[in-house]
Amino acid sequence: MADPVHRRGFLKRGAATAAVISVAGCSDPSQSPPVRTILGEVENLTRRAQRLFAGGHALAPEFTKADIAPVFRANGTLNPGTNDYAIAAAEGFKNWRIKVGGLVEKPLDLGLTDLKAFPPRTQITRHDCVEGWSCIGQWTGAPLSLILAAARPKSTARYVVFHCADPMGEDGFDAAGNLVPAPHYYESLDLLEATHPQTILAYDLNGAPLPVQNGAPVRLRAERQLGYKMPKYIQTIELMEDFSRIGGGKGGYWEDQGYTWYGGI
Ligand SMILES: Nc1nc2c(c(=O)[nH]1)N[C@H]1C(S)=C(S)[C@@H](COP(=O)(O)O)O[C@H]1N2
Ligand SMILES: [Mo]
Repeated sequence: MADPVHRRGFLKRGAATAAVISVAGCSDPSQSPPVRTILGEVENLTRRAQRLFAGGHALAPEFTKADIAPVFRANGTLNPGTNDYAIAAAEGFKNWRIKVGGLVEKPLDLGLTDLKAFPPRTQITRHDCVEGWSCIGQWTGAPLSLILAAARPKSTARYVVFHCADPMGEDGFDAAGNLVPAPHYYESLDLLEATHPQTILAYDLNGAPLPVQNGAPVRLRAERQLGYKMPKYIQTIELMEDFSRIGGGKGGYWEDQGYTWYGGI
């Protein structure tokens, strides 16, 4: 286990929490803050409450084989639809690589065989989508904590950002005529959530390789989080101090459209 990672995470979060409390404690109700600020405070409160009362690494409920849905519902991108992805799928993903880099001592370049060499974890869990549906499935994958331990995050690393193979929408042009490529799906977790025991890079669903619609060949499972926090079609994992320069700066594709960064359930 990456103990130094946990400790550092706790220290940093302790400082961040103290800052939030003092800001909230000093706020003057007669100076009504903008709605965004209020929403931000509610989000912080949810995160603090979950971590205080449920514990930093409390487990999400796990279910039995009898609870597994016959077909796991799919949502969002059902196939990345790029040439590269079509080729990778036709090859059975034998050349798929996941690069781990950014603020790490030891960058990694993992094939599926490398990923499967980590002691796997299997969990039967319920997926909750913010759109109002749930589905129970069995996921097998490599614990992200072990991968991070192998990559050895630097002391400045606070977030784990996942970059995916699926473009969201079409390429376009800006007013000056410059090509603006469609953004790719991306997401981020802090180190506490990233090193949670049920946070895995999943390659099997219900005992078989992930179907394309559920994120083949590798997708994240972070079982205390809403569906949009679990990126499919993962290509790159980047350790960062902050994610403000990625995408729209809010830490994820859906966060950039207004969802909260903390998607705890
Ligand atoms: N790369 C990528 N990951 C993604 C999405 C997506 O569109 N692209 N959709 C998210 C949402 S909103 C949900 S609910 C889940 C859906 O996972 P599923 O298709 O296996 O049900 O994936 C999440 N991860
Ligand atoms: Mo979702």
